[in-house]
Amino acid sequence: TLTQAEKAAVVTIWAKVAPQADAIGAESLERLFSSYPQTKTYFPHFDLSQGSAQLRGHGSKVLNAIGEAVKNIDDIRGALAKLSELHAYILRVDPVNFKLLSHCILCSVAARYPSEFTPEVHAAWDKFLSSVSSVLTEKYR
Ligand code: ZNH
Repeated sequence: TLTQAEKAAVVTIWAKVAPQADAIGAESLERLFSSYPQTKTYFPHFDLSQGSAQLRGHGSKVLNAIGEAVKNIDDIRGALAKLSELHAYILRVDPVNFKLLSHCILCSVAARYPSEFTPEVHAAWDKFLSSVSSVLTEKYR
């Protein structure tokens, strides 16, 4: 679990990210699909070319879900319960992919806010994204 200081760091950086959530979401997916092309197999029905409407739409959904987790940082499990069922029972995304996406989100945030992205913020955000991923994969098996 996150310490009070880590929670505060996540909330602070999210305030910066929120107005640009759509763009950061799309960039995170572009990074995911170009660095880890195997992840594209989950989206055979999408146009994944750079800047496509589907890529932007999905990036926005993913980052908005992260925003919900930030708003409910003391109850991430409750906030993402429905999404957890979706990923476990319907989408069946291999849990390894959550680490890859988390990494890409981290890179996108770091690239945009280099001076805010101190080692402390990096560590807090990394831990937070791990918690989100744990919640989204805990209903598997
Ligand atoms: Zn996911 C979907 C979030 C990860 C794949 N997602 C989704 C959605 C959301 C999300 C919000 C929408 C839902 C509805 O519509 O209702 N994800 C998310 C998050 C995360 C994720 C937050 C982390 C962090 N995913 C993921 C991964 C993958 C995925 C890793 C793979 C690779 N998702 C997916 C899919 C889908 C989703 C496939 C469906 C899409 C469509 O639309 O079809």
